[in-house]
Amino acid sequence: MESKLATPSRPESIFSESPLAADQIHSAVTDVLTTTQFIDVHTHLFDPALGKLGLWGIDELLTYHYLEAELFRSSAITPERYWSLSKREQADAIWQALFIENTPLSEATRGIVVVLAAFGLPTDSSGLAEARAFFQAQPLRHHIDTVLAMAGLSSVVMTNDPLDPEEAPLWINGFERHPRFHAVLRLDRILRGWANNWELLAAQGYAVDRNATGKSVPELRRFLAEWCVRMEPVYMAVSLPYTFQFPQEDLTSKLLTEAVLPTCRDLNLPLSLMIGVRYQVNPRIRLAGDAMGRADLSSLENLCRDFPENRFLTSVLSRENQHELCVYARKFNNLMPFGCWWFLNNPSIVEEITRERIEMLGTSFIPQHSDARVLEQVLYKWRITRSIIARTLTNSYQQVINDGRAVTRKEIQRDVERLFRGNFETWTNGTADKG
Ligand code: RAT
Ligand code: ZN
Repeated sequence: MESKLATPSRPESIFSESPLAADQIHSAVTDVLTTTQFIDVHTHLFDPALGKLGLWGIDELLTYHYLEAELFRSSAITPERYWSLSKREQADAIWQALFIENTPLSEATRGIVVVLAAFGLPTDSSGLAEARAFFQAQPLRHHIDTVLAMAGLSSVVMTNDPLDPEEAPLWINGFERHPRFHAVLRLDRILRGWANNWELLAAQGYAVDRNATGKSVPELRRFLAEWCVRMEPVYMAVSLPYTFQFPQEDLTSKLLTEAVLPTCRDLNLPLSLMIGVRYQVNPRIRLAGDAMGRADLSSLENLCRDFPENRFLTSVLSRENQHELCVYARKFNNLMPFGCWWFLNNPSIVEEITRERIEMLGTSFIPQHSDARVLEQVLYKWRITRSIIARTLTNSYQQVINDGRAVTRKEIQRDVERLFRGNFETWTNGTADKG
């Protein structure tokens, strides 16, 4: 719609260049999004020095749990039969069911097509031989650089579990860190499963007990502090169920209040809360068997209000919780909404959530993370995100022009940098991408 107002006024601030016309906005936004390097603030990727923890290549891409969930809807194979197959056979079964016998229309299947096409590999072949040969031929470190460059990422943030029996010894032995992989100290086993996991802390030499009594709290603080020295995390993180309540008479509240939050304050680290999972509604399909539920975000209100010296990066899984999350972010500047997580990472929902966040928070949030588990997933997840954000931002800038305010390319650049880098860098004290 044409503006009925006089020529938009231009603020005298940082920009001296000509304002963009409304019809130039889309290409300027697209160009800025394409040329700006993002930080991927939450993934399940691993520093190559962590060896086989890091997943990559066509068989891992096809056996992603998002696709496994879809396999059981389009194939008669039982989960038990599927789990008895080798990784390669599982990948073949998914390719057959979702890419040959059906058209890859869903978000997760489209992702495979985008990745194959990005490397010039066949997207409609009857088998995977060519794709397998291509990935097997890639030297990993070189491949990582290529993939991150193609995805427009300066760095990725990992998820690191200090109680994982495979991962922990690698950190304890030490390794040379890759400058583009930042660590995160993940607390799920501590905050959600203390009764099953306290012995793992004890085995690492900390004097803790099953009920977190006695020296347990100071010992947990010592554990967290020592692991922070070892990992240099950019934040600590936990995923929480939709039933999460805080404060409550339980171990999660106690350990959060007495150990995790004080350590975050001492070390000036944010805590990431990912709230809304209904764990294992269908254990037969394993990792694909988690669902979601609407959470009571008054717990978040209590945390943000009662711990003003803590910073909370927060993502909520239920679509119904998104508006409340924005309202809380308007009340508490120690709350940073981030990402459209898991079941929300679909174009229609990302567009809706991002628009809502811009309307309520301007550029004071982090629009997206990839949650990639397999390296090459960053290619499709960020490609799709960039195209949706381009539409959403274009729309917002065109409205601003229509309202009577000029917009310049430098300003778009500033906003995109804040959304996809600056907000995270500020919250992590500039420790991300310090190299
Ligand atoms: O999106 C996912 O892959 C989930 O399975 C979870 O890993 C979730 O992202 C999490 O970090 O807990
Ligand atoms: Zn995740």
